[in-house]
Amino acid sequence: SPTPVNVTVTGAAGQIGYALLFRIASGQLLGPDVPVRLRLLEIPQGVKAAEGTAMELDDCAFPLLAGIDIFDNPREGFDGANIGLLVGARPRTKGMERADLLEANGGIFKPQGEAINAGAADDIRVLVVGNPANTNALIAASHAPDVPSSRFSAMTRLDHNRALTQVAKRAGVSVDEVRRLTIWGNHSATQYPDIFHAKVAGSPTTSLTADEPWLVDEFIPVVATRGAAIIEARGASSAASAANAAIDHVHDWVNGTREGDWTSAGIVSDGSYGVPEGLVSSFPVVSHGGDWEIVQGLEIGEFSRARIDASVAELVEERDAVRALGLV
Ligand code: NAX
Repeated sequence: SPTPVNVTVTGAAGQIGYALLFRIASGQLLGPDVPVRLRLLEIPQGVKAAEGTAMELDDCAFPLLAGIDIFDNPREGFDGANIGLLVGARPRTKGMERADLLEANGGIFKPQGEAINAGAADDIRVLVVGNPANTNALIAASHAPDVPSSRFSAMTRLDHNRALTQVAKRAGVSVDEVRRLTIWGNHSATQYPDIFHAKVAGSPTTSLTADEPWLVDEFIPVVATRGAAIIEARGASSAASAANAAIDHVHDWVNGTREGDWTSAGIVSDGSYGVPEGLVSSFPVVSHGGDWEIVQGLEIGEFSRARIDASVAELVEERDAVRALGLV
C-alpha cells in the first residue's frame, strides 16, 4: 500500500482543529486512496485536549489513518511533514494594538517557519489559516529560506466559498453553477470579492455587476464581514466552514482545480496585477500538478482597482510593521 502522507496540524486542540482532523483522516483532504499520518502540534496546555481528540480519531477506525502523534515542539511537529496546516495562532484580545498582535504571532510563525525549513519533507506545502493569515504566512516563509516561497499559502478559500453562495442565492442558481469568482488582497475586512469575471450558469454576471447598490452595500460587505456575523449569531467564530475551506484549498492545490474555473488563495506575489512582489496576497489561482498559478490577463476596471489597491495597502502596512519588528 502507498506510503502515508504526513500532515501536520497546528492548533489541533482548537475548534477548527476539531472540525478539520476527522475530515483529513477520512480521506477528504488528499483523496480516498491516500493514507495519512497525523502530526498534531499544540502548546503544552493544549496537549491533553489533543490527546482526547486523538482518542476519538482512533475510535473512528478510519481505514486511511496510519497513525497520530502529538507534539508541543515545532521541530518535532514538522519533522517529515508533507502538508502543514497552520491553524493555531494568537487571537487579538481586548486592548491589543495591531503591532502587539503581529509580534505575538511572529513568536509563533517564525519558529514554525524555521522548523519547516529544518525538517519538513522536500514536497512540503503549507497553508496558514491562523490570523492574520497573510502576514503570518509571510513570516513563516521568510524563515524557511530553503523552501520555495511558492509552497506557502494563506487561506482565503472561506471568503471565496462565502462569495460563491451569496452570488448563487442572488442569481437563483446552485453554487455549482457559479465560477471564476476572485477574492483579492488580505483575509480581512478590506478583502475584495470580485465578480466582474465570474460566470453564472455559463453567462457573464452583467445583471449583478450593473446593480451597484447590491454590489456595494450588500454583496461586498456581507462577504467581507461574514466572520463577524457568524460570531454574533453562533457566539463563536467560524469553525466547520473554515475547516471545510482548508480541505478545499489543499485538495485543489494537490489534486488540481477544475477545468474552466479558478479559485482564490493567498500566495506570494510575483508582481502580477500591480501587487508588490513578495507580499502574500489573495489572487485568482489555478493549480495543475501541485503548484498554484495566478490567472493572468484579467481586465481590472476602476471599481475593482480601487478596492484591490486598498486591501493591498493594508498588506503593505502589515509587512512594514513586521519588518520593523525584525520578523521578516
Ligand atoms: P481556537 O482558539 O479554538 O484554537 C486555537 C488553538 O491553537 C488552541 O488549541 C491553541 O492552544 C493552539 N495554539 C496556540 N498557539 C499555538 C502554537 N504556537 N502552536 C500550536 N498550537 C497553538 O481557534 P480556532 O477557532 O480554531 O481558530 C484558529 C485560527 O484560525 C484563529 O487565528 C482564527 O482567527 C483563524 N481563522 C482563520 C480563517 C481564515 O479564513 N483564514 C477563518 C476562521 C478563523 O477565524
